[in-house]
Amino acid sequence: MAIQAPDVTRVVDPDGTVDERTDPDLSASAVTDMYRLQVLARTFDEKAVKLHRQGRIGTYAPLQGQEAAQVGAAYALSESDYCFPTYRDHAMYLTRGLDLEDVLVYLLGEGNYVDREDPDGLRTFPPTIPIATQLPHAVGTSMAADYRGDDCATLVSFGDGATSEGDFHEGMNFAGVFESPTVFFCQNNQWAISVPRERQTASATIAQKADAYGFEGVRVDGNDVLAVYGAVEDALEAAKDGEGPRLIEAVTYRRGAHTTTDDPSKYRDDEEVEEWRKKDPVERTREYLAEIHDWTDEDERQLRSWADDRVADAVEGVEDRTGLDADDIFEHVYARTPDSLERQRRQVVDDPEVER
Ligand SMILES: Cc1ncc(C[n+]2csc(CCOP(=O)(O)OP(=O)(O)O)c2C)c(N)n1
Repeated sequence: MAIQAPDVTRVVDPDGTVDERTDPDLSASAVTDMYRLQVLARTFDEKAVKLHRQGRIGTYAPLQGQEAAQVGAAYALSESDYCFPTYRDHAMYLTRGLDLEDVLVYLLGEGNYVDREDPDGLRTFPPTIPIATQLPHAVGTSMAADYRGDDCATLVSFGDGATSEGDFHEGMNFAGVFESPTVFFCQNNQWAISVPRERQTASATIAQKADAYGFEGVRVDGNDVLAVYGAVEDALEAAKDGEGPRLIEAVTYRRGAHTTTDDPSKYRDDEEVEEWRKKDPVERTREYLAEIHDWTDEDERQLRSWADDRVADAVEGVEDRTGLDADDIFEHVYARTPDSLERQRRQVVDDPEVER
């Protein structure tokens, strides 16, 4: 069955035409900043795939194609808001102020993006690997902030595949009933590993799922950084004004593999990838900047060279890190490690076969 999806909100067309009605009319420096973050994220992403191929980092989830969705959403957050990214949201972490080195350290298997004490006050949580488990956590966080009377909202990011999990429905239901200040941000990148969007749900859109929980769902062009920014900013403002949660479906595309251990040519064809390449989010922001803010080729050259240098420096900065000790696997799960796990930890420490 072909799914008829209603139109999405958009500011810049793939051909570069700007819609003045939806343009949030941001300053040149704000749009340039969002463009800078997208270019940095893409440069980093290309490098990370190579580092994995060279055996220098662990499994990596590429973000190419989703730069605008991730940067636009995180850019709309204020410092006091909470953010729950996914394992693919490296650009969201960068936009929240995490250093490239910290992202790399996580991919080396050492550290976890954000220290649990959050010394830098990023209010940004580590990614969870079990799909959708971050949704109830995020709703709980926003309810707690609401009870305390804090002026903040929580954004939780997830993919289209997460909408089939019980945790998605539990989180959405709680948020609706308790009118929590939560923004559910779904990056519908058309695939959940090899499961296409039309096999994920029979609903015409993901946004419409919000109806069932008593709040609003909106669709936005996820390859349009300004449209994403506008939709998330609106939702955050409404949440902070006591209007409760909102679901945003950012329609986008995962251009790379699911992770560096996946081969997408087994389940999708090149034409589809090519169609989405024409809607490239990074190029689209550049067109906007050129059209509205006189972005020049020289500006572009300087930005690209800055991004290359930043990524090279970050890789060099973590080069001599050795990774975790084998028994560190027992950390960070329980406040007090149960006796059974303590015994296993001692076995690992005493085992001469375990590489340390
Ligand atoms: C509870 C759970 N079930 C299955 C998996 C295996 N798994 C890892 S990623 C993934 C697909 C997720 O797709 P989506 O939510 O659309 O996010 P995307 O990876 O496309 O960003 C699955 C099924 C998992 N990590 N957790």
